[in-house]
Amino acid sequence: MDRSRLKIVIFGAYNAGKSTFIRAIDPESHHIEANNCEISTTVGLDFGRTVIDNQKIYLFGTPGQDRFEFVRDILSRGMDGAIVVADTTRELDDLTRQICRMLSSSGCPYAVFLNKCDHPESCPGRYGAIAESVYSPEISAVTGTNTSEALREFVALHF
Ligand SMILES: Nc1nc2c(ncn2[C@@H]2O[C@H](COP(=O)(O)OP(=O)(O)OP(=O)(O)O)[C@@H](O)[C@H]2O)c(=O)[nH]1
Ligand SMILES: [Mg+2]
Repeated sequence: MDRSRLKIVIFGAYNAGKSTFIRAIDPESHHIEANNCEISTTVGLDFGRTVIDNQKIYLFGTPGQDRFEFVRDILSRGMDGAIVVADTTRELDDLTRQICRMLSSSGCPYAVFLNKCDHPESCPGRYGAIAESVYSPEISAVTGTNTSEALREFVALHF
């Protein structure tokens, strides 16, 4: 594997904060979104980049809606690692559980980033079942708290 360039794919349920996380890491990131009533949702992909200790990191954000499974499949090809963004204001959902199962059986290095920890209804313990066995930092993508540090630690642990 060429460790000077890493492709990291960001997974997670609809509205978990994947696009916000990529924007926190790279303010110049690109996003393909559609307006769904008042809120915007990713229909294609997010793309952001950063550099950590001379390693170029390419972040590809996937859409969270079930109907975009084919986009998740395409974006997953050739990934070096994956980050599952979990919305700690919500209960653990089937998509997040299924993605963790898929990543675990594929042997791909992955982490579960426990997002929205700034929110009064945040309860990271909801994700114990999928977060226990992997690196699972608490972050807030919207305030930026612990986002860069968590990504750096994930890269240091696996690459
Ligand atoms: N309080 C709080 N809100 C957040 C955080 N991260 C994201 N949000 C909010 O959650 C909503 C969804 O964020 P997105 O980043 O669009 O979520 P997504 O996972 O990319 O959504 P899809 O691409 O549609 O699946 C937005 O209103 C964000 O402002 C966070 O850390 N804390
Ligand atoms: Mg998105």
